[in-house]
Parts: sequence; structure tokens; C-alpha cells
Amino acid sequence: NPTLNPNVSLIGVPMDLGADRRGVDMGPSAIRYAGIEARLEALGYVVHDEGDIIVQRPKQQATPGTHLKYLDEIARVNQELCEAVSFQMGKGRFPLVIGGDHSIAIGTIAGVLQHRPNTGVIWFDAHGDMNTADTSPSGNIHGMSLAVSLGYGHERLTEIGGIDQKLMPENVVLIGARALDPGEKRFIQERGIKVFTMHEIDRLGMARVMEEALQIVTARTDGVHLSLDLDGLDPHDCPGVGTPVIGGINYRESHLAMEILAEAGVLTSAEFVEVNPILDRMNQTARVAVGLMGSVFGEKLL
Ligand code: EXY
Ligand code: MN
Ligand code: MN
Ligand code: MN
Repeated sequence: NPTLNPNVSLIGVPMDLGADRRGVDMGPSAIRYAGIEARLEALGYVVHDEGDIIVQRPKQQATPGTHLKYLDEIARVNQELCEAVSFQMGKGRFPLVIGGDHSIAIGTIAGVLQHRPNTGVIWFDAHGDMNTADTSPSGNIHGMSLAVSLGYGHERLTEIGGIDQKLMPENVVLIGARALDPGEKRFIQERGIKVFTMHEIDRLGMARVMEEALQIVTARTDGVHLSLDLDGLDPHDCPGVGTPVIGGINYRESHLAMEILAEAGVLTSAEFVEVNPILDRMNQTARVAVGLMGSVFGEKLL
């Protein structure tokens, strides 16, 4: 029987404009091909596949007046995604967004906040995604999405969903971090954001990390969103990601994390991002993604 909201709206966002390497635009196809709909329906969920948000491919990556790459199209897509997520939640559904590069968290979270203004977030990632226009070494917006969701960054991005409708730093935890830029470290320290780096995962074990993370994201919140970047896992288990970083969370730890999250029964929305089929082996990363979705929606062996 479903442990979460039984009505799931699947929304694909085939966008790779927020990343330097092309290819994560094929992520939604790869995840559908790996059987997400059948997997959740076997657990008793009703999956409504809402299709994909259409993403244009602009001729130029430069937007006048900024070094943020593809800012116009990324802002437009995230505005549309925000509205789609909000619309589905308005119908009482659980939004499950599949990417696409991690810049799409801007739209997903903005949409979620329209209905659950005090949402807590578990950000599962090798990276912090907390650069601003000022600190970004690359101009790639997928490295900025969490900062934007907290209210910091380019106005064209922070205005999506409303500048006063943002995440609170005390309701956000990062899990799996092992590649942070200097500006991101300052951002984290200045705002007291809780980060479980690979060091804490090794030391405490994933079970304890998840228990502590759950306490933080449920203490003062009215919902919990999971933003899972497949590069949080080790590249050995998930080779099909655009920005792999060695020394990551392994397959078993990541399943344990999803199972503990499922048992808590608190999840109200989720997104799975950065699957890059071009760099993958036999769709392995999409298959791992679908396995993790199975676990987080309550799949059990017995
Ligand atoms: N921190 C680097 C940057 O801002 O360019 C790398 C960001 C990679 C982000 C990936 C998707 O999580
Ligand atoms: Mn169906
Ligand atoms: Mn990310
Ligand atoms: Mn990442």
C-alpha cells in the first residue's frame, strides 16, 4: 500500500542548459524507459504522466548583461515548471519531477512553496549548488539553484514564485557534499546551513545521518522535498552524470537513505536530476534512479 500521497504527477524537464556538458536533456526519456511508471504503480500509486515541459535550444548561451549562461531560457522554463508543480499540488497530487540539470530545482521548489510555504529540503548532491552570480566560477546555473531557492542570486531567478516565498536556511540539509567552491563554503557558514559531508557519512553512518537530517527538515516545516542529484552517488554506481566526483555515496547507502525517508512518511514532493545517458553504461544511472524512487516511495523486499 502507498506510504505517501497515492496520486503522483510525473513532470519531465529535458533541460541541459544549466550545465556545461550536453546530454542531461535526455534524462527524462532514460528514466521513463527504465520503468518509473510501472515501478510506482506496482506499489499501488496512480501515476499521472504529465509529459515534459518544452525547452528551446537557444542559438547563443550569452545573455546580454550577465555571465550566467542561458539565463533567459532557464528562467522561462523554471517559471513554467513552477506553475506546473503548483497546479499539480493544487489538485492534491505529489509532484515527481525528473530532469534535466539541477537548475530545475528553482522551478520545482518555487512551485512547492506556493502550497507548503515552510517546506524542508533534503539536498542530496556531491555539490552545494549555492553559488550566486558573484561567486560562480563557471556561470552554470545548475551550480546556483539552492542559493536561488534560499533567495540569493540573479533577480530573474529569485523572482520565480515570489522573492518573499523562499526556503529558510534552518530547514535545509545537504547530504553527500564533497566538492564546494570557496563562495559556497562562505554561504554555508554565514547562514548556518547543515551539511552532512562524506566525512560525516563515513563517521556516523548513513542511518544516523538520515535520522539527524529528518529531525532538522521536519522540526519547523509543513512538508519535505527531496532534491536528489544522481552525482551524489559514487561515479562507480552512477557513471551517467555530467559532473562526477569520486568518493561518493554508494548504492547501498543511498538505498538505505531512501528507505529511512520512506519509513518517516513525510515526503511531499521530489525531483531526480542530472542523469546523462550519453556518459552512461546501458542506462545504469537511470535504472539506479528508478530503484531509488522505488525505495523512497516505500518498496520493500518483504
Ligand atoms: N560548483 C561548480 C559550479 O558552480 O560551476 C560545479 C557545479 C556542479 C553542479 C552540479 C549539479 O550539481
Ligand atoms: Mn498510468
Ligand atoms: Mn546538483
Ligand atoms: Mn551535483
